[in-house]
Amino acid sequence: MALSIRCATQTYICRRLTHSMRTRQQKNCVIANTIRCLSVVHGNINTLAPKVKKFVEENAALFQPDHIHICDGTEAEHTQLLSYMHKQGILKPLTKYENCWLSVTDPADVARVESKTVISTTEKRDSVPTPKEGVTGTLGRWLSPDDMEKAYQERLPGCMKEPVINNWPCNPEKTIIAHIPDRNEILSYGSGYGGNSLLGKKCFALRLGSILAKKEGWLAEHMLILGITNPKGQKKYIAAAFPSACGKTNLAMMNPTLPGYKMECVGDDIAWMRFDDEGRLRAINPEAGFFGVAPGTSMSTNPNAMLTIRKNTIFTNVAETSDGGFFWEGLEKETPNDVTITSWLGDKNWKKESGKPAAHPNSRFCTPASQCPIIDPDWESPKGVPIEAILFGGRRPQGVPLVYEAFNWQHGVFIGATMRSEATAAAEHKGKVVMHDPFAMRPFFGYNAGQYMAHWLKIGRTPNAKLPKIYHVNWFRKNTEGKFIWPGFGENSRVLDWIFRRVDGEDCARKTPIGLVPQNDALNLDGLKESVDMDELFRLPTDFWQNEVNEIKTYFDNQLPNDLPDEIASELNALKERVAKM
Ligand code: GTP
Ligand code: SPV
Ligand code: MN
Repeated sequence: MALSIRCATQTYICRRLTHSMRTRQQKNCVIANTIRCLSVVHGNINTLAPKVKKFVEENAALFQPDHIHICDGTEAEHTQLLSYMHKQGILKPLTKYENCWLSVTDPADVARVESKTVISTTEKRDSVPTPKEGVTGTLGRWLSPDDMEKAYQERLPGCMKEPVINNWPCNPEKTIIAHIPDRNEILSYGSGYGGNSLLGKKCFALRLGSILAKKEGWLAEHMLILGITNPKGQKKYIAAAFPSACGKTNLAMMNPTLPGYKMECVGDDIAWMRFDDEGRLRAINPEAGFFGVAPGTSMSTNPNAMLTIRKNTIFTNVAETSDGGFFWEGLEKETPNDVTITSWLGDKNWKKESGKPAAHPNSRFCTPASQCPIIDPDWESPKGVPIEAILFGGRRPQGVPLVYEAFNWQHGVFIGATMRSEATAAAEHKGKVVMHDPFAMRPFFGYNAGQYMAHWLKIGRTPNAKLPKIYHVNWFRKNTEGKFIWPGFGENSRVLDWIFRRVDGEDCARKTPIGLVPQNDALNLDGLKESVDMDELFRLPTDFWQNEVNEIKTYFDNQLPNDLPDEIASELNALKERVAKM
């Protein structure tokens, strides 16, 4: 196995894929050997900054890689690494497209593992809120520095000596995704799956990023960034936080059904935001590509994603067609009839009747953002784009209307703090249980979630700030037959149109106990093909909202008895009073 080092803003990241440890004796002998003969197969170790060079030398001695590759980021290197992985059997080409590859992971390594993701700080409370006595905390996991050291010792010595097993490097039993903020360090061991191993993504841009953001007065968020141009040619940008597999990529690339609208994508997963000198909240997307959910993606739901992934894309755990193409649930109508399908688990003549999915529900594509046909001209602007609305949302099968607007920033922060959503295949949770997911950040908080809420409240007090309006959206409400009431996808442009007009100051909202909703007929439904039960879509059942208030209260009492900001507690009381009068 090779040790590769790359540099991401201020942080030196080392992926440590590993299998077993050596005995101490063996280890010492191996360290001595490695120091004598470091085999650098690419790049020159002496050109590295002294600190980096030391890091490489020390860790090479510890991990025992066969050789060292110092990344230069060139196309030639990219091609070389692909062909290396092809030879190893980790990747195979999807010959129907240009430079597209399929990787099939070990079936035990298919999603993020929240249960094995930890933050290590001296003070536990810096990392996680203190739950009520007898209650297990669900807002992150903390590891003491001593236990962190033990975790290192148990995993790292000699870890790169072992061969790749099953064509896939992983060790699910010993997996750990650890963050040590004091050292700006990430240790990712035992998983090759996306969010566990693409360290610049959730580990750095969200977990360590949120810590930097708190220190420096900005926001690092699990949000898409979208440019919206209305039929008059006016343009606004929005950011939206939905939990994993709840629609960010789809909204970020949407094909609007409302005539005259144009959407442009800045990012689909992460936003870094801060106020500029004029008080506008500016957002950048810190990523170069999209790591998107494959199932459900098709020319009818997300044509822009389909056009993006036709070349230079790596697919993980999708199914393969006999003509060298990809397949997943949702592509039935777009796949030739005369091909056979090999499922992600290797069933060579997969049939729908098997009752098993062809592609893993969390199968994904990893593709360059620059290939997206609607990529925004400013998507790489270092200044960022000005955000005028922030959306929170999730999968709420019941009770939660299509859209509502917060009364003000503090109420908006409360809406973010009380987000809930059905679990999805993006992490290891089983079933469709509705989970709390504050700000869509539950798996990604780099520090105490209560302090995180306080940080959002503080951001709202920034002098001269033009605060974005805040919304909650729900594309996933179901009727009594269990069917989605709202068609979603491109039709969500109707909701964005209402938000756009609200941001422009149009008087088209009415007050309800939970927030402001569109006045009758204010949502533009012209040309909507399906008939939608709008009354059901916006109904606010009293018993549902009373229960929601109680549920939130219990959650806060259990999870944040000492860490919840007073403002959030008083917003909950205010909601309770309004709901009592429903
Ligand atoms: P992560 O990459 O995990 O952060 O997910 P994401 O938030 O980007 O979710 P994504 O857009 O990939 O959507 C996940 C799933 O939700 C896909 O199967 C989509 O087809 C489905 N989906 C997205 N938008 C809608 C919608 O408006 N309505 C319905 N019914 N499904 C949607
Ligand atoms: C998510 O789960 O929110 C993702 C995919 O964006 S991963 O990078 O695996 O975290
Ligand atoms: Mn995500």
